[in-house]
Amino acid sequence: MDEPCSVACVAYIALGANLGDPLATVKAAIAALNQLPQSSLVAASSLYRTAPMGLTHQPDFINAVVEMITVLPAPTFLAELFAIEARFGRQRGVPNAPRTLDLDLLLYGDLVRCDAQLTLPHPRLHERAFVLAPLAEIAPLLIIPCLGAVSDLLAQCAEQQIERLH
Ligand code: PH2
Ligand code: MG
Ligand code: MG
Repeated sequence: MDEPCSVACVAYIALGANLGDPLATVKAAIAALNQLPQSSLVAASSLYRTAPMGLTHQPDFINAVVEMITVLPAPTFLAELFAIEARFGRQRGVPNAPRTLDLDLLLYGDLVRCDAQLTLPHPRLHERAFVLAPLAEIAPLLIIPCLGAVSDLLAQCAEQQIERLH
């Protein structure tokens, strides 16, 4: 079993949903994240309506990013995210298929890791405005290990259309 952080780690989580009532789901999922053991919600971005990337013939997504602080080890924290996805009816099928709720661990402190269980930073984080815009909203000065400043990464995705909801 992995050791817990001796100090708390700051983790960023991306939320996405495009089945059922995605707006209500993302709001309820943020509330569920706020209830995780040995963890606290620090900040939540606005919600964004975004065109699907990857498989484009599917409904628009609602996306958001939250910042949390946790003493749970990364694999335990990830398991908690999967448990919330399951509670919201997530079924795993074809990659990039429509989903009731997707919770992606983007960053866990400065941890860089790549194995079958978990890749950190999230491997597609730098190419997705639907992740970078809400991330930059709550952490504008963030430097992402191996990838650089969130603001620079977002500028490179400027052609991707996303709509911030009020
Ligand atoms: N998630 C994907 C694939 N494509 N597109 C948008 N707009 N938002 C998502 O959350 C998303 C996606 C795989 O997780
Ligand atoms: Mg995802
Ligand atoms: Mg996922």
